[in-house]
Amino acid sequence: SRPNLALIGATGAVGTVMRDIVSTRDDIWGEIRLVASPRSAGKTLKVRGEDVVVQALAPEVFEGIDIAIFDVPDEVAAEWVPIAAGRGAIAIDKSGTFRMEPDVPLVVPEVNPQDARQRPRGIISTPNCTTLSMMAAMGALHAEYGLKELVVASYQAVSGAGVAGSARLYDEVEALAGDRSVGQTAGDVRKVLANKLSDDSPFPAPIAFNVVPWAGSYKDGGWASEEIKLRNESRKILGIPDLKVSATCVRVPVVTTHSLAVHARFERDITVADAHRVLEAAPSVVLMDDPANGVYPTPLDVVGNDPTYVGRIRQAFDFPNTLDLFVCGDNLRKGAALNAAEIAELVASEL
Ligand code: 2RA
Repeated sequence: SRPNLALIGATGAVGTVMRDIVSTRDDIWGEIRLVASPRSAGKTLKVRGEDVVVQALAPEVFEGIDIAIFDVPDEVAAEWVPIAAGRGAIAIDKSGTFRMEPDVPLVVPEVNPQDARQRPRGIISTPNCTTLSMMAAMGALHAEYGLKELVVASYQAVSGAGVAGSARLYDEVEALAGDRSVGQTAGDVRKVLANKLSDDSPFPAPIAFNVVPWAGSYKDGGWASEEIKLRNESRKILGIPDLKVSATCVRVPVVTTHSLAVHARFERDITVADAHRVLEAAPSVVLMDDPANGVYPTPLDVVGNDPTYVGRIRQAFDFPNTLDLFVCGDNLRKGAALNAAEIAELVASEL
């Protein structure tokens, strides 16, 4: 019989994309159960064209479920993912809670599908959206040329911070629209926003007309949690424990689709033509690299699409075996819901 799927966190930014994804991909599922916090329970939402009533998170919602995909805050995952696994569901978790635990695989199906089979706790983690935005492309290049070092700058979309992140950008743009004097004096935008909007932004500075060099929580040494995740998760997924990684994560006024500028050093000599050949052959990567004709990916051209888009591939002048490139990936699709759905399909195919 067909496996039953539960989506936990079905009403959030990722949950909304998740419902769309399971409704439009090959339908391999028996029941699809929607679960959310008690606040959202009782709502009716569409999945596969049918109305489904959202259930409140409780141990009973895992009854008869084969696979449960979680997109909930870290502390909710810490409590409920083991409950789901304890009740016999395979839990696919999008939170940061279990990703680095040695007995929990961290899976990107194009890169390390075999790791999904080793899941002694019944838990599989899916990476942070910033890591995921580049993993399909970097995994393909690593497989042939051996990755040694990554230096990354991210340009992260506001929907990475959930529905509240997108709402804040729209509100700020609306509050500033039409005033052609703003953005010309230090602090002027902050003043306009303080008069017009609440001060509970998910971002530590204005995000409209700005870039904010901070994403996530504070970590020792002045690192942001997103930068640490990018390092640790890349190492684990690629299976290179000593990969050198340094990142600076920046929030930009883009609704959805994270971009990354990547400086990647390989073990072997690699040319732009080599990279084109590898990336053209990679099934979930789209090469958009013809800068002489203005062809390179931007978030507005990528949002809503599944693949990882790569362009601006250059051979670094002053660094051996090194490429510089620009990657865009929809942070809600491959960055979150799609990768989880692909893991679920992989696991379901082997049940
Ligand atoms: C962000 N990567 O973009 C995070 C979401 N987990 O805020």
